[in-house]
Amino acid sequence: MGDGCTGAGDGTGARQFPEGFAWGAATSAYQVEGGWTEGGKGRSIWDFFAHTAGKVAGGGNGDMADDQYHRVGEDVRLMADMGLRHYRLSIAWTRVQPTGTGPANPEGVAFYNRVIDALIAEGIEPLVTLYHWDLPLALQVERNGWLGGDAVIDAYVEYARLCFTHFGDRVKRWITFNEPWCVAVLGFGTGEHAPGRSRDPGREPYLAAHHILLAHARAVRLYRRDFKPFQEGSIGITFNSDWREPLPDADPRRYMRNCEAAERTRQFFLAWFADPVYLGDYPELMRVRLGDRLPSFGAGEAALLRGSADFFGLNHYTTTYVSVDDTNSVGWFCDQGSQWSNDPNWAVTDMGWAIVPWGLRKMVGWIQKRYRPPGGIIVTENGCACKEQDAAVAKCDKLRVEYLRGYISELHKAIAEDGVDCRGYFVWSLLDNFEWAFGYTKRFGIHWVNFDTLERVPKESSKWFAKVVATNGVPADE
Ligand code: PNW
Repeated sequence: MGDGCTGAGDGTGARQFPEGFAWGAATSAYQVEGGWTEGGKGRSIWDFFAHTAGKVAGGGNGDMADDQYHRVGEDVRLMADMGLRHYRLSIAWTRVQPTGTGPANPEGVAFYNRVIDALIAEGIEPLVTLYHWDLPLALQVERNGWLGGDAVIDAYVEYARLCFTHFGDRVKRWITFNEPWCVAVLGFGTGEHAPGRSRDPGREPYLAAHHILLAHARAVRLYRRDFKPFQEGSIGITFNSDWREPLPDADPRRYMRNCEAAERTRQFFLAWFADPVYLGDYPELMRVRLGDRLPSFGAGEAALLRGSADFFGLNHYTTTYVSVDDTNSVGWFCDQGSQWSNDPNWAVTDMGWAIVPWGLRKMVGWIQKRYRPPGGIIVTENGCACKEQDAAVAKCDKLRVEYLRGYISELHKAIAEDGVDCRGYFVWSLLDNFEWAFGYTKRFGIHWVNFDTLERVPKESSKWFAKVVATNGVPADE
């Protein structure tokens, strides 16, 4: 490699992926853009939250982040150098509509036009998320955010319309929402994420989630009716889900109960959102356990939701064991009646998340079986945080290479041996960036970012991943 790092494989592509498989890298607006007051951008709930003392580790915020607002040309270059053909980014609602309603802000539209055009000029297809958590602050204050029902749903659909109108001639794959679980549970249950609410964790997460699902369905209807016929793109949604494995137990009866608990947590984590989108309603076991704390869909809403995704976006990072637990006090964690744990033999990332590559294979298998999603599954995020105190360490990020090799290899087995229809994989993340409540203390990038100078440096993982892209397969082990 010429930089003191060896062992990136010979790139022979021993395990080939299906032709046309989409390899990419992902980011989100608040985590990389910076330029928080530039170009007429309004404030988002994350601007406000991160500026509130005590919410983010080290007092970090996204004011500058990776400064992609001014360095998008450089970042497109990084991707082009890797041979990447796909980039997942998100649009900051507050650039397009500074207060969440009203006409499009021309400077915001011009910025994303520049981004999209720069990508396309390099042959990189943009996969665009409309909502990656940065709700306009005005909608939080004036319409009660995601608890606000139609008032916020209507605003979201109008925002989506502006994005389809301005960018849909070139953007052919849309994601309505990133990880509604995080928005609902971390934003309204634990309060670790904006808007930082935790006062009614047994109800608010379910209500916020409900409104997000309805907003998704309405945006999809709008796209399919008014834009898809001539723009000919597709639209889906991205869910996050870890794999839940029953905790082994020598007592068969206890093991059975752990199996039930594991399935229950899969449903509370993923089917909570994916069942409405694919099947038109919440999972029955959630309805039974939650009673009137879980809102219900009217017949028209259910019909609107059912089949409202052209592909299944999955963000997957880790696996936990599950055992039965009735001691949690209140909220979503208690409602699912389970306890999570790690096998002490599992290596963990800098997030403390266990590295369990086979969990991805089981996860996509479960999705395939339950939903048979038309348009297939796209892994829209997978990756790991590593401790990297300086660029020299980061350049030899062998743990990340091992993580990616493991997960991508298991994904290959899912496709080749289990018949899972998976059509793309996006590594999180293109760059080290603002990791939400962890600020700049966690590095997920395949490129190192010096947060003082904003210099980008390719890590070993970027070179390794470039080989995956070039060969459409996993380089043979060295
Ligand atoms: C995802 N959890 O967030 C997001 O889509 C990214 O913006 C983020 O940077 C990435 O994963 C890494 O964290 C998650 O607590 C945040 O289970 C928290 C959880 C899962 C995903």
